[in-house]
Amino acid sequence: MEPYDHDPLRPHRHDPNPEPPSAEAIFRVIWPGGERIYAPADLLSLPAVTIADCFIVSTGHGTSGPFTFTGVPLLTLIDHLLPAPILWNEVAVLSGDGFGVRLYRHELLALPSRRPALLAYAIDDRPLTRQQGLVRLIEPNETDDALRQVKWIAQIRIA
Ligand SMILES: Nc1nc2c(c(=O)[nH]1)N[C@H]1C(S)=C(S)[C@@H](COP(=O)(O)O)O[C@H]1N2
Ligand SMILES: [Mo]
Repeated sequence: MEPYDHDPLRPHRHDPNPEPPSAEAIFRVIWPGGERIYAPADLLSLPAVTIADCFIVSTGHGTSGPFTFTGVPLLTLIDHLLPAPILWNEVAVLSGDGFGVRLYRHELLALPSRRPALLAYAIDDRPLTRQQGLVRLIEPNETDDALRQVKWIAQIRIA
């Protein structure tokens, strides 16, 4: 990940950045005792869900959508990677442009089962372009500021 001059998990401006930080959509998943690099195509081997009526809601530039996103639930990826005895409490999803969000396990478990937080690789039945955020975190239930809709995931840190 490129270095940047602030903590991506601290509150940041709500101006959406339109420019990907790099061309490649690979990301690194780090958990207690292991790590693995993912390319978007690696997600295709995990169970996918498709969620309609998703909106990107921004205080600054209005709302876009509805979109239908397809991807792998974040909890599915974590369950797949972490052997059952490993306990975890939170996950930070960080982009390559210094944006990011921290989500607690209990928050993810409390989301509606048919609208989970998603590592999205397709939008409206087409592959998500890098410009559109590949691979993008989609939290389909968020209705303010789009701070959980992290484009260009570069790292997922499970703690
Ligand atoms: N990596 C990254 N993701 C981001 C942002 C950003 O600056 N960088 N901005 C957020 C904000 S504030 C908004 S409003 C939306 C904008 O999404 P859009 O570019 O798809 O409209 O992306 C969110 N995700
Ligand atoms: Mo925003």
